[in-house]
Amino acid sequence: MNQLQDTAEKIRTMEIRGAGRIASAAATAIRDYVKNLDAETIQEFDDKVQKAAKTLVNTRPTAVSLPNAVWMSVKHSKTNVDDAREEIINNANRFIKQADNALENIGKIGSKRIQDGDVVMTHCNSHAALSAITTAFEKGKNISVITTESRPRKQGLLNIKHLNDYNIPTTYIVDSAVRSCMKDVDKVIVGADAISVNGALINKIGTSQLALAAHESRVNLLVVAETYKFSPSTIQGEMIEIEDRPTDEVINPDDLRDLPYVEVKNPAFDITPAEYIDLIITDAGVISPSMAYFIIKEYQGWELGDIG
Ligand code: RI2
Repeated sequence: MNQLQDTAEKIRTMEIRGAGRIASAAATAIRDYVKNLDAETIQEFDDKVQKAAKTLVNTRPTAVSLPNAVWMSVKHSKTNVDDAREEIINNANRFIKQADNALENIGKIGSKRIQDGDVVMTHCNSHAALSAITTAFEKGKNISVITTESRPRKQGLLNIKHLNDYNIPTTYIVDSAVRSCMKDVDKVIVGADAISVNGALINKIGTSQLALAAHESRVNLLVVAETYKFSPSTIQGEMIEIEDRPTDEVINPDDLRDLPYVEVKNPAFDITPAEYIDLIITDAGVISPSMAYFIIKEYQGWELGDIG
C-alpha cells in the first residue's frame, strides 16, 4: 500500500500530472498493489482493492481518465484470489498499453488536421495535443506554436521545453494575451481532462475564454482527447466536479496578511460548451462533439438506460 499511497500523493501534488499520465500512473499503482496483495478470501481481496482504488480516485476529482482507468483495471469476474489478481493485472496492463497506443494514434490522426504553415495556439500542457503538433512537424509541416503560460502552475514552461526539443518555433505568452494574439492564429488545439455526454469540454482553467476568443475570430478549436477521457457517469446526470486547488498556488499567503476582506479562488478547470468546439480528435477517429455519447457507449460500454 505504501507505493500506492506514494503514487496517490504524487497525483494530488501534481508531481504526476496531465490527465493521461495520471490515468496510466493509477493503473500501474493498482497493478503493482495487487501483485503482492495478501488476502485469505476473495471478499478480503475485493475490500482491499476497493479501498486502494478509492484512495487513487479521490486524489483529483476532475480528470475522468483517473476513475475510468482505475475502475477498468479493478473490474473482475473471478471467485478466487489468484484468478482475480491475474485478471486485474491483465486489465491494468491492457489499459497502460491502450493509453500509449492512443497517444500515437492521436498523433497520426491529429497531425492531418494541421496544415503546412499553420500557427497553432495551445493552452496548458497536454501530451495529446503535443502529440498531434509534433507529429505534424515531423511530417515536414512548417508550423509554429503560441503557448500560454497557464497560470497558476505554468504548464506552458513544459510546452516550450518540449517544443524546443523538437526544434519547433514557439512563442510564449501570458494567459491574458490570448485574444490579442488570436489574429495571428490558424487553429487552437487543446487537450481534455473530461468530455461529458453533451460534448462539453472540461479542461485547464482559461480554456473556455480561449474558446470564446477563437470563436469570435472564426478560428477553429480542435480538442484532442483519448476515448477514455469521456465521462460515462454524465449519462446518469452526474456533473463533473471542478477541482478547487490550494490558493497558495495563486498568491503567497504573506501577501494576504492584513487583508481580511480578500478571498482568493483557484478553480483548476473550466467548461467549454460543445458549440465552441469544431471537432474532437480521439484515438478512434475524428468526431463532432455531438458524438460523445457514441464514444461512451462503444468504448466504455455504458448506455442510455443505465441509470445506476
Ligand atoms: P494530457 C491537464 O491537467 C491539462 O488540463 C491538460 O489539458 C489535460 O490535463 C490533458 O492532458 P493538469 O493535470 O492527458 O495539468 O493530454 O491539471 O496530457
